[in-house]
Formats: sequence, structure tokens, C-alpha cells
Amino acid sequence: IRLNQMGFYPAAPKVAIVVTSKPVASFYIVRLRDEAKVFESSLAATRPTELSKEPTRAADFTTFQTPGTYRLIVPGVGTSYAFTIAADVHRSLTRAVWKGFYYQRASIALPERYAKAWHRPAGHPDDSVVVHPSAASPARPAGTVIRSPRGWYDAGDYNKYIVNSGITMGTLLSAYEDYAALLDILALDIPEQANTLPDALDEILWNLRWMLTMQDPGDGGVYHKLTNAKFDGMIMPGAAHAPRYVVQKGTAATLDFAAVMAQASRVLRPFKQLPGLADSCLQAAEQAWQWAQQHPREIYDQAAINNRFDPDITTGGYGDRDLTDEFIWAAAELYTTTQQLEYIQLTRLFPDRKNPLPSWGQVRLLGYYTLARHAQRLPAYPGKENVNARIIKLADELLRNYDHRSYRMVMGATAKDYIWGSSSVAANQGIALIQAYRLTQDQKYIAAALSNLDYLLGRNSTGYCFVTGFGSHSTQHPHHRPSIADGIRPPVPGLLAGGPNPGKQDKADGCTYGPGTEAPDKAYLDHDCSYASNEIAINWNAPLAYLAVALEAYYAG
Ligand code: G3I
Ligand code: 9MR
Repeated sequence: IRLNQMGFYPAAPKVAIVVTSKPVASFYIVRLRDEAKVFESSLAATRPTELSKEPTRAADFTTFQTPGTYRLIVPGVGTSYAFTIAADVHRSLTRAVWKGFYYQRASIALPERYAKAWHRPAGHPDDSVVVHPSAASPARPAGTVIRSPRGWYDAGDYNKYIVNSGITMGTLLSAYEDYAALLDILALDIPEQANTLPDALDEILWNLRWMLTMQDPGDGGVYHKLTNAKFDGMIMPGAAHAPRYVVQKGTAATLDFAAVMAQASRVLRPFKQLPGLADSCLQAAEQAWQWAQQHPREIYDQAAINNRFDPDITTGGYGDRDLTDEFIWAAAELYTTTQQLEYIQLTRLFPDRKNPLPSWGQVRLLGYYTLARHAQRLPAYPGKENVNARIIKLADELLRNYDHRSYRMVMGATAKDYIWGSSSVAANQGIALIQAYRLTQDQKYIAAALSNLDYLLGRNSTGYCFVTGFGSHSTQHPHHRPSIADGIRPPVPGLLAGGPNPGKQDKADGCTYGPGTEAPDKAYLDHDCSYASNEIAINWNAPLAYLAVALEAYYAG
């Protein structure tokens, strides 16, 4: 019986999916406390799942709204995990997913006071980072040693990549723009909690201040990444001492940086306790934009770099060959912050009719979201009337037929949703739907977004809740170096596993997927070898952080 293992909002849709070929007819719900039967209804007709072809029956108990803790029972089939119905049923999860970023902090010890069982010494001070020959410039010749501390580790590895930080920060800053009231009171229990800034912004600043150090002061270009030459072994941060490099400046990194800094400038401006920071961010954004105008196609191509320079760099690539969307996002953020039309005039805001879902290499929608979010106060610009329509078009495509599919969710309409990091597809679909709700006030988008949170928290073909530390049957063995090396049995909490990925690229490294993992929606392995389905990453946590806070704000107020 697959369901959201955290539970349900009283007034929201509530569905469990029963995988069975038995001729059962009904289900009921019992209260955990005293086993009293509190609800009974019939199962929907059998429907094979679209991808894995399992026979499923939906158990819909939307009309049952009484807060409490329960189990769902299908006689002859089984009993579900316990779940809760409550007004703020995802509050603790929301907090943990935001705090997940704290656990990813580089260059600082995580004391027990804040990190609980997962406390650890500092790692990767990044106070003597070498300029790799690929990144040499007049201001900073190859071999120059720079300081570039702080930031979040990207994922299960210990490197820091600007492109992936870009979408992550854009998503978190957008969450703050859209849901400040709730984020202002979301206590993360982090070292900065006593200061006057909201904890969510304090956490964001940890990565922002690192990003600022990644700009070449000589020309405004931004290094693609700060990295080891090759991945660290499965060791704790404090045990890692391999040399660190900043590698080649690139157009994607520089534009993503420009977008983040322009947005950060806007978000941080009201906080007088951060004197000068909003100005610094805006200046950094403008310089980055200028560099990108002069270097519009510096593609990051790791193989080409390794042909020309030593040492070879073999860590995450994040090489994107299509920069159209990075220009759109940077222009949208800079225009929204400065209202200078020039940014829009220099950019093809609508190069084609597509509205591709955001991912690390596809950030166009982030620009549209921002333009829509601030439409009221933005002066006219060519194409302004298109922006809302594009977001709503995407959301309507996602909505189509979703409650008639086996799992009654938006995620998984096609096998293409199951890519490396498929969990982030579900979360980003959720964000697109929320944006459409914000533009239309039509509740159907909220219900659909919630179906994808249900997916991530257990209503899926694997039966796993993909967030560490939450739910009754969740990811236990993420490909996450601290979780592997710390000697603590439970994984670091609040981290979203990548999820099903039929590419199974980690088979080459000896990962063995068992029988039953052939279908795309089942291609998941809860083993720490599985970087292709069970790593965690900041750009996957971020859209979940957005989705969770948005739904809490909507349902719990
Ligand atoms: O772009 C093609 C597309 O045209 C094609 O249709 C599709 C079919 O599979 O593949 C697309 O390329 C994929 C690419 O991501 C863009 O989505 C590749 O197959 C896929 O292997 C690639 O996966 C990336 C992976 O690194 C390997 O490069 C993930 O998106 C990305 O999240 C992941 O990021 C890693 C970092 O490199 C290192 N740190 C950990 C992090 C998370 O695993
Ligand atoms: O640990 C690495 C992970 O963060 C990356 O996402 C993944 C793909 O680039 O690579 C992992 O490192 C593996 C490397 O690619 C191949 N040898 C084994 C490494 C650890 O499993």
C-alpha cells in the first residue's frame, strides 16, 4: 500500500495506491490509538501502472478529514504504514529539507548542538585554492592561490559547482520571494539562529558568499567550479586534503551567477543588517553580464580542457552546450532588479515556443517565473503579455489527465520523467503548478502539485519515501560521503535521493540492481554505490524545499 508516509492535510485530496491482483472490493481506516474503524470505502477499479504494468487500485479517502494518526487496511492484502492527518503535516519535513543545506556546508565544523548525531569536524577550508591553468587570466595567472571558502557541497561529493549552485540558489531565493511570511518563522536550528535575519536567508548566505569569491576580479568572468582533480574517496570532509582548483571561466556559470546575484540583490536589499551586500551582489551581477556579452559561447568542455591542461579534472561536468536559456534567466533577473530595458533588448526572451521544465542545464523558466512574479511593478517590455500564458501552458500540460493515471499523480506521465535526479523532475513540476496557481488562484494546480509531493514521500512504484530521515520506509543508504563515512547508522536527514533512473550509469562501477527494477519508475537502488539513483544533490533538495514550503503556506496558513 503506497501512500505519502508523512500524511495528509485535512482539506486536501488523500489517495493511497494498493498494488494487488486480488479481487478485493473495499478498504477501511483505523485510528492508531484504539484501532477504531473511522472510515470505510470501496477501491477504484484495477488499473495497470503505465510503466511497470503492476495492477493497482486507488483508495481515495479525501472526504475523511479528522486530524489524527491512522493506518489504512485492505482486508486480505495488507496494512499501510501509519500516517497523520494534520493542518501542518509537512512542517517538520519542510524544516528538515531546508536544514539539509546546513549539513552540506563546506569549511565549517557542524557541532552537535546543531547537527545532532551527525556532528562533524570542518572540512575543505578552501582558503588556498589553486587557479587551474584552464582558468588563468592576467589578474590571476595559473597557479595563483585564492581564498574561496564556504558554500555547500554539491551532492554526495565534496565539490562546488557554480552552474548547479545557480539553479539551487534561484529556486531557494524564489521560495523566499514567494513565501517569506512562512520562511521568516521557520526555525532551522543553525548557528546563526540568534541573529536578526531569517534562518532561511542565513543558510542561503552561506552559499552566496562563496559564489561571490568565484568571480575573477580582473574581468567579471566566473569559474565553472571549485573542485578536486578527482572525486574524494568515501571519507569525511575533515579527512579530505586533496588540492583544490578553480577551473575555467564559462558562459553558463557566469550567467547563472549573474542571475543569482541580481535576484539576491533584490531579496537582500531590505535587510539593513547586511550593509552593502545588496550593492555588491548587483555590481557582481552586472560585471558577470558584461563578461558574458563579450564571451557568449565559452562552453565548459571537460574533455577539451584535459587535452590541453594538467592536472586532468574528472569531477562533475555540468557541461551545457545550449546557453539560450542562461541568457534569458540572467536578463530577466537583471531587468527585474534594475528595470533597465537594455537587458531585455539584448536577449531573445522567447526564442521558440517551448517552456521546458527547469533543471541545472535549463533555466529559462526561472526567468519567466521571476518576470511573472514581479509583473505588477515592471514597466512594459516586448513580450510581457506572453509570460503568464507560457507558465500556465506548461502547468496545463502537466495537469492533463493526471488524476486518471494509475498513481493519480503528475510525475511519470512519460518515461522521460525518470532521468538522473528524477525526484527533482517531480519537485520542479510541482513548482510549475504552484506558479500557475499564483497567477490564476485556481486550486486545481495546488492539488496537482500535492500529488507530486505524495509521490516523493511514498506514493510511487518503489514504495520508498525519498527523503532521508522521514517516513516509515525511506532512503537509508544514499550515495553521500558523510552518510557513508560517519559511522552513524541513519543517513544525514532532510536530503532528497535522486530517485528512479533507468540509465543505471552506476552499473559500470559494480552496482547491482535486483529483479523488478527494469521499468523506468522502478529503476531505483537504495545502496550507497548507486550514484545514478541514490545520490543526493542541492539542486534536488531546493525544488522540494520550495514545494514543501509552498504547500505548507497554502494548506496550513
Ligand atoms: O542532454 C541529454 C538529452 O539530450 C537526452 O535525451 C537524455 C537521455 O538520457 O540525456 C541527456 O543528458 C543527460 C544529462 O544529465 C542532462 O540531463 C545524461 O544522460 C545524464 O547522464 C546526465 O546526468 C547528470 C550526471 O551528473 C552525469 O553528468 C545529472 O543530470 C547531474 O545531476 C549529475 O550531477 C552530478 C555531478 O556531475 C557531480 N556531483 C553529483 C551530481 C549528482 O549526481
Ligand atoms: O561520487 C561521484 C558522484 O558524486 C557522481 O555523481 C558520480 C558521477 O559523476 O561519480 C561518483 O564517483 C564515482 C566515479 O564516477 C567512478 N568511480 C567511482 C566513484 C564513486 O562511486
